[in-house]
Amino acid sequence: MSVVGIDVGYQNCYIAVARSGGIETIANEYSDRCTPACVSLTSKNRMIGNAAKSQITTNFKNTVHGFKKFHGRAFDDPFVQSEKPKLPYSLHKLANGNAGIKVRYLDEDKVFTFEQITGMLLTKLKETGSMIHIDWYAERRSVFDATQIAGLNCLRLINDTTAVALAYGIYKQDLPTPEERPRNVIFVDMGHSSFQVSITAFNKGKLKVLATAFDLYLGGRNFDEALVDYFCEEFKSKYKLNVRENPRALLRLHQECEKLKKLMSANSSDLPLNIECFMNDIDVSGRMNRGQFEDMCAQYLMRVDMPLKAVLEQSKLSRDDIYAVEIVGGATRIPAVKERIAKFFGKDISTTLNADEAVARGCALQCAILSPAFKVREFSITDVVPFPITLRWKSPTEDGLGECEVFSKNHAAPFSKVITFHKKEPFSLEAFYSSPQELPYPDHRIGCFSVQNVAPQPDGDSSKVKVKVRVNVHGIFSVSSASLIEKQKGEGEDMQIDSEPMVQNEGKAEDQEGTSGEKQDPAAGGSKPKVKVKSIDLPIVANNIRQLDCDVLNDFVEYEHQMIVQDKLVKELNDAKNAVEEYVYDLRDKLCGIYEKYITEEDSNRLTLMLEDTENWLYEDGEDQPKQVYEEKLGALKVLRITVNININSVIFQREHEDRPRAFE
Ligand code: ATP
Ligand code: K
Ligand code: MG
Repeated sequence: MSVVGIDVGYQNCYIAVARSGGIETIANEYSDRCTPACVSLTSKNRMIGNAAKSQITTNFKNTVHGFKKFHGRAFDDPFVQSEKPKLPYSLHKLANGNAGIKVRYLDEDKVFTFEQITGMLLTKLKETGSMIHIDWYAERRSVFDATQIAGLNCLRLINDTTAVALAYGIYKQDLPTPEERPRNVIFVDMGHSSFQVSITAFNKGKLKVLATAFDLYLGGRNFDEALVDYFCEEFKSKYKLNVRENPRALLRLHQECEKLKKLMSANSSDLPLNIECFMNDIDVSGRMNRGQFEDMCAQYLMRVDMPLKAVLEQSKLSRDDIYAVEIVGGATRIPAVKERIAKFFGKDISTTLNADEAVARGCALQCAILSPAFKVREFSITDVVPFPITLRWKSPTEDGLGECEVFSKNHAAPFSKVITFHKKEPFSLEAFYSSPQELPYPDHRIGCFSVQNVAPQPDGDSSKVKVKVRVNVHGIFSVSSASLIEKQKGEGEDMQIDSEPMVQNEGKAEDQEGTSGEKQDPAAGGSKPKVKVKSIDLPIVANNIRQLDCDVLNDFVEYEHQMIVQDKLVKELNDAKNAVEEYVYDLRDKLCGIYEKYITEEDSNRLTLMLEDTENWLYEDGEDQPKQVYEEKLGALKVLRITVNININSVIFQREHEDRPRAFE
């Protein structure tokens, strides 16, 4: 079983695998270590990754890319609405109000959720391994659903910068001891779509994230768009072309602008942009240099400082407390971005980590640590809750309405807490993010959890109900269990959060999602007077606003399987067709080559004619046939070759071509 870390980026995905020798980033079937986050649906099958990327400008309506940020978003979400007009593919409002996509697939109009699209991508990525640990900052519940659709055993969803911190820390031999002052390192990741910063404190054997901040809408694509805007204007005045009206041209311009942006990182002189046959058969050209580009992007460059400032403030550290600033992510290669970060911290920035692969490597390391199959140096990771979470409760008739912030900003995670209520009837807990203004989503609700079967004590008094809430290893909040405790005298308060968190549930124990065996309540004192405390488990009905229904999820899993089968059938069909084509080329080569001496001219002509017929057939009637037809065709060719008197098995031939591979089977 392999243990794999996956970095699913907005644009690029990387996979790293833990081997006994260490962590290795692996290449896909195109010998490329980067797999594009791209899925293309066709009338026959799905193409995913590199194969899909090559469809971006041709099959543009059905090729989905740049979708990571749509996870868990409502169709009416302002972000979705602002992106919609720029997309070459169509968005669709799903029954639950979320955004999905509408494409042509297998010659039918078909709507997919983004969990399904990411599920497809993961199906592709997982071809390399079975245990996966994914990094992602987007809506976690939705992403977690995607891992389920792809049938992954997701060990942990982790923040980009936390994965990077692990990749940085685990190999460091000179970290301060636990008693010494920690080493504080800033990690900065600017990818294609978002910008994330964290401050992490390292001691030997552990890391603790102190603070995180982000601009989830700042990344390389903003810089591309600035260039696209500029050239659209220029081509309008210079060539009278309305590029925005032509999706294919616009997509090509995007690709060329991204190339130009990368060139400008290495070169400060004037650079050309040329696209042949761009629109209406017109060749277009333009120029740009780094200085101009930086002026154009001033608004984005200015935004770099804000998250940097925010992490410093949150962590209450000063610039002098910072040991190093490490940058990763493709867009940190833009010189102006780098300069801005260096200037802010008044320090040279370090690039000791692989800018593209660090996240995936960190993920693989985390997996290896979590997996019993690997011996890895112990390294404990304490992440943070990025958005504070509040719980509000009410019951149908009792007054006891109240609320409480259960997880503050930057609270350590994973973490569990036990909250005690005194209730006579079932009640519900509504969870939501406390500061909507910080949230990248307009909907700040998390879900509603109804605690059932609550009844008064025999004497009519309220029952004591203990509710466990937690943020699990994936950073996902839930009300995980509830139990009714037999009444104990002398307690009158309405609600209390046990000050003692379930420390034993931090870290590893937490990865056993939903274990019912761990209901042992620490507040009840473990071995203390057990006789008096009888605890009865209470069912919880969860309505997780941000998570797919079980039935829906099962349907998606089933459909993903069907699509995998379909893709396999198409692949087998293509292989059968290719086999005919290859046989034709191979035999033709041999007829003018090694067989020439052993075949009569007449027979050779007969065969050549047959090969020509077959080739023509492949491009005409034979273009689109069932697999069986190709197999029969190949069989017929082989029979024909045998009936023609090529004396291949003759002694002479064998002697002369002894060490050649067998020509025919
Ligand atoms: P995200 O982290 O936002 O989900 P991602 O992980 O897919 O996105 P990366 O692979 O880290 O993103 O970075 C891709 C971005 O980096 C693209 O915008 C790309 O154009 C940009 N980039 C890559 N190399 C360079 C370069 N040499 N100069 C400027 N930009 C670059
Ligand atoms: K990436
Ligand atoms: Mg990234």
